[in-house]
Amino acid sequence: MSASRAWLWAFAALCCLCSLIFAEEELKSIPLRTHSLQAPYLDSDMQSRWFDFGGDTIVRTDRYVRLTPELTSRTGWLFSRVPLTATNWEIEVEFKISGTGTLYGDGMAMWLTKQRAQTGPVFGFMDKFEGLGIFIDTYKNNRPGVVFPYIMAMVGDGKTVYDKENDGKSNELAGCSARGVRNQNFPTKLRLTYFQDKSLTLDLQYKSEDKWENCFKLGPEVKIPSVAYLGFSAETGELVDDHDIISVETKNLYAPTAGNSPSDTGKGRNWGTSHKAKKAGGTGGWGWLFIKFCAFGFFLVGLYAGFVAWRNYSSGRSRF
Ligand SMILES: [Ca+2]
Repeated sequence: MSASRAWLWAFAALCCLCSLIFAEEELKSIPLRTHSLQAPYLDSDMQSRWFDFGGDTIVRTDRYVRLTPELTSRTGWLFSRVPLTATNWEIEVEFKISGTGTLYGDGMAMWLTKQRAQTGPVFGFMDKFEGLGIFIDTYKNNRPGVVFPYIMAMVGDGKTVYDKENDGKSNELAGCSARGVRNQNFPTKLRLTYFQDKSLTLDLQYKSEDKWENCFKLGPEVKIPSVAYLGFSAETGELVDDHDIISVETKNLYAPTAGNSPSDTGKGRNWGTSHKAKKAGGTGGWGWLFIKFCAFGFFLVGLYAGFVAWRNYSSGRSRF
């Protein structure tokens, strides 16, 4: 073997190792059955194993979970039975807001809160909640200059009151206008992605089919309670609309090498132990990257030592 060929082999090995290292950084996802819902929504006992319904919510097993019908003064909710405890997750929701009126309201909300399954004045759910609310507000009470329907995020601390008169203006963390989200003739969707202590992103699909558009991306300042129930609610007053949930698909996101194997997360009941185990593991993020780079360094040194040994051996042999 010539020296140039040896270097070629070394280079090939290097490429393999690099691709391995960077492939490991990719995120994997696991569906979370406990926080997903699709037709027919109910089992043979006319119950849902993982979700509760209440208020005026009705289920049509072949089509939707209807949080409110197109009738005045209705409120309905749908809430997970167990909390979502995954550290990083993605929730994709197909929903439908529709009606016959030229004036319509009031809208619907998605929740990740410590509280669950209550009726109240904030899009059908309780006020002074703790956790995240995403509001799809279809009726403008008082927000001059803002195009409605308007979608916004609020994090409640258990004390703050939702500013209903002004469509949550004083509570807003981020938001976007979503004209056309109502009465659309293809499935409308939202996708909420959360990386604990990193980001919260809301993407929407309502302008054209299969095209996602970003509504907002917030940084690490957004803290969602580590034990939060996933819920949906809606409300009508004098103005009305059908507010339907068609499907919910929740995924646990994890980096395979970061120590959060699927068994670590996702199961509501053992969240305490899994949380501790992950902290104790300490293999996530920069630390793990550092270890990998060290290993890579050792690999290079080994490769060089091997090459030197091989060169000495072959030059020694060529003397005889
Ligand atoms: Ca409103």
